[in-house]
Amino acid sequence: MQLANLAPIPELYVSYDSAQKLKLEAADLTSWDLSPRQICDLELLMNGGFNPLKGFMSEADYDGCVEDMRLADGSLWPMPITLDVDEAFADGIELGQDIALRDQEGVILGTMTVTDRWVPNKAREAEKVFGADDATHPAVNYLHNHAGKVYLGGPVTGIQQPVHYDFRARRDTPNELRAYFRKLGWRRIVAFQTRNPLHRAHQELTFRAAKEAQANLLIHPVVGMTKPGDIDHFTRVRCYEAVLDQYPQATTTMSLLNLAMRMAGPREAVWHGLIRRNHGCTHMIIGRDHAGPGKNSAGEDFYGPYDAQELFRAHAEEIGIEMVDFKHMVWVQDRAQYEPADEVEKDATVLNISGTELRRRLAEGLDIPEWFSFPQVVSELRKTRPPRSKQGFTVFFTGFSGSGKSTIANALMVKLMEMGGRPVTLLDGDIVRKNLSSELGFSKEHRDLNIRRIGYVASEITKNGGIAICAPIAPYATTRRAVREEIEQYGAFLEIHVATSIEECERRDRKGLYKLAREGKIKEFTGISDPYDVPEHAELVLDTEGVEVDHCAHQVLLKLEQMGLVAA
Ligand code: PPS
Repeated sequence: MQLANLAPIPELYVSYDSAQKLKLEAADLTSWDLSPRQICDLELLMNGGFNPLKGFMSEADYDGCVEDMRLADGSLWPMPITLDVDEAFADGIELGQDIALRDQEGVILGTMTVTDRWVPNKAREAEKVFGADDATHPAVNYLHNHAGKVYLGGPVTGIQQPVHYDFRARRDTPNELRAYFRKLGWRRIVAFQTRNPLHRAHQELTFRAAKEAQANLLIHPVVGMTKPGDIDHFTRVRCYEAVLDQYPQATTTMSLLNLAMRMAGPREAVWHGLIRRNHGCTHMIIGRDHAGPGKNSAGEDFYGPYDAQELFRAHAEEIGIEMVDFKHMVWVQDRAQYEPADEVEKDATVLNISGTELRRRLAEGLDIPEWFSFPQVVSELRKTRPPRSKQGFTVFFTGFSGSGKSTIANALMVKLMEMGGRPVTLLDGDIVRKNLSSELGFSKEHRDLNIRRIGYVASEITKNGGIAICAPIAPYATTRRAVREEIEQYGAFLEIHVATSIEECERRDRKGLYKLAREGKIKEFTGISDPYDVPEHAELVLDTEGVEVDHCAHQVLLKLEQMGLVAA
């Protein structure tokens, strides 16, 4: 029978006195401002959650990890933990140099002695670690579009933990959890990893798993970074607290894990196992499609449904964690109880609500029955996922100067205000250039900055339940895509191409700018002397030639109705 060895594991922190001294000395070091993901990684490096790693990976460790999930010394480690930086920063670093690692407010968390610097082959990393070089995979997208070009590696010295102001009492380092288990005499502990709210089926299956393994249960949700579009962790933790009351007292506890997930399916499962071992667990529940990223660009699953279980099982001994199968539980109506799907008699009436169906019911404000979830959980979810007709969203018009964007945007704003219910903000090209971007010109760099500022403001409005209407030219597809990604975390994004031709815009020449552009008096003029990427995936294309403004605005309203964003 496997019992936990709950002796403390090594951390990378120095003593309090040394940390105070180091902090002062580090003021003179070159500083790297960590990204949110790097902060999560650093926290788990420093507190032993990523034991045996002693810092961000060296090139040899990285190569072994990417190729066959092994560090240079042969130990199992399936996930690259690398410090990606931009070229300019990397160029200024000498090997052997110490750098300060700071959070986004500039607080120093640790130092790193840079022993390695290399330019990784990202396509290879994507293929080997995530299974495909396909940017629909969130970690591959991160790798190519957010991570820096150069990796730095070297041992880390921990000065202090990142500060968390939320749910402090629920956050534990591996050693804190180990001490807690020791104190309670828990020697067999099943971990349940999750990034979703728990419903009744989860409560049943986790409790059943713990009983079968004759173990206690650790609900160990990820609150660092999960899959884009997931329910935020504040809501989830309130939901988990409600579910925790449903377990028999003293059998179960919950702790929050500040992990940045990669959604790497099988490799991620092995990684999660190692992390749980470090946190003192002996067992872990691994389900169908564990840490799955969704569909790839061809509409297929990245991994087979049981790949994660197979890879985990093959390495269970080395991980030091026994795998517990995740039983798919269904509600058997005739007996009014949950039972494992594979044990239910053929003719029994079985009820189930899929994740997609749950989202639909929340989006449309429909009933969610008590057999499916606990009332407190549903009420929390309804607060953060109000029906679509009450959520914030962004309408983003794009098109040439003089195409009619502002006029249609204004008409749409007035129509939405007439309907009422949500605040409406118009971020028209001219208004923004006057108030937010007055120092910017029309170079590519400045246009990108302008659009990103608009995107940021629109994302805040959307997040807080308002309607943002944007109407810049926004000529570059990559920038529009980045804005879409930012906003879609919080609500719907409708790209509307006001597709008036350049000839018609020039013929209208309402501001006389086309004439000046033709004469070369205005440089880099979109459509004349600067490019415009025609949108390929716009939610709506408006043809304005010979069509009333009112009609164009009405088409947008119809689209919004069709998407459930305004009541019909
Ligand atoms: S961008 O590319 O999205 O940042 O442009 P935007 O902020 O929408 O600003 C476009 C308005 O600025 C005027 N203008 C120019 N447009 C394009 N190219 C050049 N070089 C330029 N110089 C000035 C023009 O009047 C645009 O107004 P709209 O409202 O689009 O007609």
